[in-house]
Amino acid sequence: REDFPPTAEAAVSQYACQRRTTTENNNKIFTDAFEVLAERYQSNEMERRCLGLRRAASVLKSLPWAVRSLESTHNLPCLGEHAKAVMDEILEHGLSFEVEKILSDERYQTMKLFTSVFGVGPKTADKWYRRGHRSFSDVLTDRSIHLNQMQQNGFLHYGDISRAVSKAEARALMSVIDEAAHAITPNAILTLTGGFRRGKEFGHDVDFILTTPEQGKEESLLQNIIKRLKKQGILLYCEYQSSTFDMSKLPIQKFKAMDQFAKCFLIMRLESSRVEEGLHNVEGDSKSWRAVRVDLVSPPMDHYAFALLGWSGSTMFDRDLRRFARVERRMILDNHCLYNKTKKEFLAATTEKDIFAHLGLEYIEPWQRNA
Ligand code: TTP
Ligand code: MN
Ligand code: MN
Ligand code: MN
Repeated sequence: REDFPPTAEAAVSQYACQRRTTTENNNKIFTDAFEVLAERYQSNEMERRCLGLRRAASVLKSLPWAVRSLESTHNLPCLGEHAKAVMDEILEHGLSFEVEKILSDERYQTMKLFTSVFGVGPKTADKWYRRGHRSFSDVLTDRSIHLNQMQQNGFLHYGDISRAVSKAEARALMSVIDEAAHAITPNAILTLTGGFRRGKEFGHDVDFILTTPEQGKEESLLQNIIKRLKKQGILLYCEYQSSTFDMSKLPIQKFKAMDQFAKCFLIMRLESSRVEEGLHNVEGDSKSWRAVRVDLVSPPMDHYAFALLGWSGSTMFDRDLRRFARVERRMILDNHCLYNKTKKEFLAATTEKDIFAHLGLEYIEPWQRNA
């Protein structure tokens, strides 16, 4: 029964925002392989191929069944020749030789290592690689390399922040930040977002949206929280970006990865005593605290729903929401707003459900957005 897709199954949409994708992935052997290929294409700036494989992975993640034969995939969208060839190899041999070759490739391994440092992107990693560096000590002993603050802290806290954050740790951080927020104003609204809102058990960081019904006070609230956490001695690093948000400049025609709301990228000190189940430590390690990466974004209340939808992800789910809006509805969606190009008007929303309704989409719960 499991070998075949259900016969009366509805067609799978090419848009991730029209699929329900939980954290349960029945096709991990294929999607892990696609991710390796996508990473390699990304670091070689082959964006179309990279996106093609990420789309293929996203479709397979949404299936409530495990693919056991290529024939069973003939009705699925987004599976290109390359994806099918890799699946064929895996079905026959249990692994893909192309993927194995990449995994043992020195450039791939080094890029992966370097980009795992907070503050180091593909460009910097590539620069270090081309200088002949292959390890952290190669980089750290090269006196001609100047590390910025973020990278210095990335190396300083590498052990802790490269280790996954558990749900219990995310909850503990939420209560720490919530206490700080409410000490400043009882009106503060703090929402857990990112992967944890999608029901993931572990994350690489913890993401929050912070706002207040007092219009125009959201940015100073964020600044005051940062001050307070600093005073408490639990802020190990803070990269603050002030708001460049300007309603009169909306809608932004060309999509940028970052939104314009006030935000900060933090490294926080989390005490073991604050975590119910204890810290997610490596075996045998019994430190009394760990460093955790935290993102905090602070939109004005009337843009909260858009920011929440954007920051809840997944990246592929968001990407396809925007693509669906543009291609199927002639609308522009981003983290700030939704704009109808035909009617030349903004569509207001106080909840995510409002946004799905404006787009004529069935509502998809956060835990079904793991596309
Ligand atoms: P991430 O924290 O990178 O990803 P994640 O929470 O889905 O997964 P992980 O467990 O690895 O942390 O980003 C969360 C979402 O925030 C993602 O959908 C992209 C979005 N985002 C913005 O919309 N604007 C921004 O400026 C940034 C930095 C992220
Ligand atoms: Mn996250
Ligand atoms: Mn991430
Ligand atoms: Mn994040």
